Amino acid sequence: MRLWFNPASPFARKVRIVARETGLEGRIEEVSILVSPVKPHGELARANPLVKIPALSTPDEGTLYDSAVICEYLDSLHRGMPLFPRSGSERWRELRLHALCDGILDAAVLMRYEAAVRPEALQWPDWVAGQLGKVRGGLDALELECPAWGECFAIGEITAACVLGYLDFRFPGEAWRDSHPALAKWFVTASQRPSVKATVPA
Ligand SMILES: N[C@@H](CCC(=O)N[C@@H](CS)C(=O)NCC(=O)O)C(=O)O
Repeated sequence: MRLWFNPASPFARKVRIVARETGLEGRIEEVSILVSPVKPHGELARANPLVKIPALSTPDEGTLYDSAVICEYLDSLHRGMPLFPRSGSERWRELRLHALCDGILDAAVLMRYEAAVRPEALQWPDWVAGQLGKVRGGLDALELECPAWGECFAIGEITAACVLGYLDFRFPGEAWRDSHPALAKWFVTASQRPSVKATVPA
């Protein structure tokens, strides 16, 4: 299988952590590419009409996107503990947490594009403030619920690790640890996992 990714992408990191947590990384060729919403990447465009990473070419299901679909596909290929619980309230808890963390990432990536891609004259501070409100509201929710996560490291917690790693990487001034001590403590432990260590954004 071939994974188009970039080491800076938090959505691609989620897939790379899942590949490692499921023992599938040896079956995946990781191809690092640069993407931009205003300069479509030719090879990626042929694989994913949305021209976004991550995208995964598979032997049986064509090219899959987006990160949630790829992660669930990889989870179907191994026999260990499912990262997407199959049923019951555990499943809905993980899917909701996954959606919350993906929403934080969507807002954070949009903020990044606003600063790094959009011409300065077109930037709109109120819009950035709106996205930052989603990031901070999401972090406040994670702070309240993370004490209940325990040892669990399924799709929701994996995506939470990607959120915190991305904020450290792109928004170090946000200093999220100061106002989210429980989350900071959780992230110290999560960061020790080999899958998380091997995929630190660069
Ligand atoms: N919902 C998508 C989001 C993917 C995404 O936004 N990827 C960014 C990089 S972090 C990208 O490819 N941006 C290029 C673009 O927007 O054209 C997923 O979960 O895979």
